[in-house]
Amino acid sequence: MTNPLVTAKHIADFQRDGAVLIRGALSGWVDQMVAGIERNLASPGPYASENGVAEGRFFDDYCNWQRVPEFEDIIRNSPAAEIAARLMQSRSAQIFHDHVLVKSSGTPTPTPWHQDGPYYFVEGEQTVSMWMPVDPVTDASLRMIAGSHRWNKPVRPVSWADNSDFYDSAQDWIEVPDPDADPDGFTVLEWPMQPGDMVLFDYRTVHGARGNPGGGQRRALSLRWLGDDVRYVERPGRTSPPFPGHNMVAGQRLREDWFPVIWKDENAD
Ligand SMILES: O=C(O)CCC(=O)C(=O)O
Repeated sequence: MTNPLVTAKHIADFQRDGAVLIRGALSGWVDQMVAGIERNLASPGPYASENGVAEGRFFDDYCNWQRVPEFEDIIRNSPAAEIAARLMQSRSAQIFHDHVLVKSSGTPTPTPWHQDGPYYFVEGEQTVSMWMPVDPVTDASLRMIAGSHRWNKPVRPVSWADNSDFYDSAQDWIEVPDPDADPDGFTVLEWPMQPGDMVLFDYRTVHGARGNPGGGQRRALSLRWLGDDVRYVERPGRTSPPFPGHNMVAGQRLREDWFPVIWKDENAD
């Protein structure tokens, strides 16, 4: 049985491009998302950041789902985990973390082009980030470079606050691309979206977003999922998120008491 929300075309597009849009996938859960984001904004966690914006506000925060009941409900009880597993073609979906990203109206600051993977202590072929705006978005939607999940080296990770190198040690990175300066060199995928829609992308897919110059705030919840083949890897410094005291070693699956498996294919042998 497949989940009717995830079609063979979604899977093929995701494999080819590293990103796909599924319309209306969580349309019954928008009020929960809004309530969770507002609770998170009113009570930021230890990792909340304002990202050095000169005008307006670009707030982000992560790893709050265990203390934000609306997020826990979405993670455990909505179709999100099954959608993630089906799209990754994985027999299970394990939650990595939640992430809230809010740009107030009049925030010109773009989200820098980046891959999530190099900031994380995980690697694998079966990963997916699920980006879900709770406000209608056009220009301030997520933008993804098609096919970048297959690039042969990772893109240099930088600090969002000041663009400095995220890790101290040298590594053979691809420099952060600028698709707007070279429109013939890259295919950028971006879609106008309504609350309930989701964009799903591989942790290796390069993505970013424009600022939000006007017309209301742009609030988004993102859920990060891990599939069967994902393992813990060492990075040359503190990762983002850091998960201090995790005690995992290279090659392990992530510990399930911190990163529970939310959905499993009961028909898989
Ligand atoms: O919402 C944004 O501006 C960026 C989102 C993002 O980078 C992510 O979800 O990984």
